[in-house]
Amino acid sequence: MKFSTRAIHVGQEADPTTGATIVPIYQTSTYTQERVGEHKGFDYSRTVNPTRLALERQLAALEDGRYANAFASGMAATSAVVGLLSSGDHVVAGDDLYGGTYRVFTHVFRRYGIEFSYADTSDLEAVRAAIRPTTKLFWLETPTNPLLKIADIAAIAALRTGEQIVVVDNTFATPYFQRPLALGADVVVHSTTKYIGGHSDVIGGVTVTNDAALYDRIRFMQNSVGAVPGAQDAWLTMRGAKTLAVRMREHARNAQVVAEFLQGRPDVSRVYYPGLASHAQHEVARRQMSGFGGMVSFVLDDTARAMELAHSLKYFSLAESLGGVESLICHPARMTHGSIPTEQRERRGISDGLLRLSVGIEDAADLLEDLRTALDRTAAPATVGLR
Ligand code: P1T
Repeated sequence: MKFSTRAIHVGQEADPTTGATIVPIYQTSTYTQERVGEHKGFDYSRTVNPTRLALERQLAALEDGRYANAFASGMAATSAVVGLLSSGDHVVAGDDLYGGTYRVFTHVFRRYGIEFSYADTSDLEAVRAAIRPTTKLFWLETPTNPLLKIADIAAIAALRTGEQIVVVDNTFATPYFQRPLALGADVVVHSTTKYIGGHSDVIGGVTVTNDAALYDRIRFMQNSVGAVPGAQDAWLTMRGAKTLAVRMREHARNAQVVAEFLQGRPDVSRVYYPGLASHAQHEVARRQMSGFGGMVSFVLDDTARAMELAHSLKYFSLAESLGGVESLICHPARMTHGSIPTEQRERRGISDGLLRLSVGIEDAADLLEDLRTALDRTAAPATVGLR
């Protein structure tokens, strides 16, 4: 079964009790048992819920995985995976990560004695150098948030030994463009809040794996800690995921046009988009992705102008998050990555002039016009004259 067909059909069988074509929202916390321990496979909704199960089957299929666990948010999914570790274990993590991921590593898990080293995961040697005898887990985002760096998943997976786990946060690429499990990763994590849900109306997360033992351990965390999505949220996410393929094609097409437009502006000093030939890891991206996604970051040297531009656009709302059908702009240093100390953030390239676009699926001509007008309006007169 091909990707779009899986998105629409896996886990989506007609409801066995009523024939409802669309999986119902099983808004129930519990299930009536015939006798003690005798039931239809459902006993309590933190443990298992038919709507959530349908979502889990659908998302596992999209990642070419056997097992998925749905969570109440991307952070809950991340925490369930890192929660598999014990005090004294070490994690090699990317040095460009969603700010909330960095925050939970640094301010929650480090207190439990788990150690983290941050390495540039686009540099295999830097990853290798960060490994310690106690390393148990590699945490990669690729493309990274917000600098869109690319990690070579297969090359990093080849570094792992013994029981080490390679985790890829595949939120930016989505399974439509990148399948980390096929490249050697052990676990895929998503914030389904983003492209998978696709409409900026629900928070959620998921883990996917092919490893039955890892699945059991993550499922144990899911049930024990209990950060599960409610049936309504699972249902909304599942509905969104059915159209992932068509949306991603449009996101990527628009993002390429926007990135090329920004690259052609002399008043934009840097553009980050893996689909540009000028991107430092463009070749790796071409090899491991079938498209480059909808996220574009760029730098204006004048930071006051960057701030002004962020709220001067008509179609790009100034907002955190990404991956919905509507375009968004964000100022990472002050918004999504504000929890990273200033000095570290600047060292990693998240300057005050950096802006991040989540390019939506509006008409590309309208998006370009919006960007052009705002850039011209905020430019110093001498810069406008340069074009
Ligand atoms: O927001 P939540 O569903 O908990 O997902 C967290 C998360 C995990 N991984 C990545 C790569 C993410 O980008 C996020 C959330 N990111 C934003 C809210 C943002 O604006 O970047």
